[in-house]
Amino acid sequence: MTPESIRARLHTRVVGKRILCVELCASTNDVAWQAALDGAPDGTAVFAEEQTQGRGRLGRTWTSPRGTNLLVSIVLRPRLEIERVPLITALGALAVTDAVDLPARVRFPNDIVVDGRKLAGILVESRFISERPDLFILGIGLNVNAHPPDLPATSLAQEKGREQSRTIVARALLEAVDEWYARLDGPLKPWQKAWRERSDLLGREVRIRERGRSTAGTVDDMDPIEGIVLRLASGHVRSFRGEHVEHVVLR
Ligand code: BT5
Repeated sequence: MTPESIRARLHTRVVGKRILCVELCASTNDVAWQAALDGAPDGTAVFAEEQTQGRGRLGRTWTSPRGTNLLVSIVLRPRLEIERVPLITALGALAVTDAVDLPARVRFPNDIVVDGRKLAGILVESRFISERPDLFILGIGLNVNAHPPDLPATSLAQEKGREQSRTIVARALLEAVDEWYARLDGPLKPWQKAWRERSDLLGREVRIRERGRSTAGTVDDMDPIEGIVLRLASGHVRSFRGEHVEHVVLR
């Protein structure tokens, strides 16, 4: 993959106006942070063929066989109300579901699954200046042609039965990120609607692990800002925001 091949026929306003492709790095999020601190413009996208320290949330790792998938981090510099910060993760997740042309669903907080198998993961990192968010790195790992064989995961190639062009998927992904990015300060209705429609969890019995504690219940609602709204056995309703949730498992 090259910046030129991705940019050819790319239709975006902001995202991917500048693209970097590296062979090898520790994490594309690190490369994007460095680029951002060096002044990279809003929407700069960094792709890598291979990561030596790809990261997930909460100290977990992201693994991806070299040269087979999309590992990308996007520099975002929105003017964003602090309450809307969770929308950045939602943006990445919704964009993946738009880009892949499969019945992909969002497993809160940051997994994209097909029939329960993980296709992609989102990792957002941010910088705040005096309580205002001013810089985000949106990292996306998307299994295009391979997935780690030791995990219950899937890839686009596996779902579609043949190898996929990473360049075409990369372009679709940048275009989808660009579209949701443009809606960031608009009405919440379209976010809420898409979030509910594409949720893998709505109405299901789950167990949520948060800060070492486990809570069971039925998922009453999914909200891109409030998180997961759980009805407990006691009848009480409690919501859990994404940032503290270790994982959600089906019961
Ligand atoms: C995530 O974390 O799912 C966020 C992953 C974000 C990765 C991208 S790649 C580009 C950018 N640069 C980075 O360094 N990171 C981002 P989490 O929800 O914590 O899930 C991590 C877990 O997913 C691991 O513990 C594994 O169980 C599983 N996993 C690892 N690699 C996978 C893969 N390729 N496909 C499916 N599952 C995987």
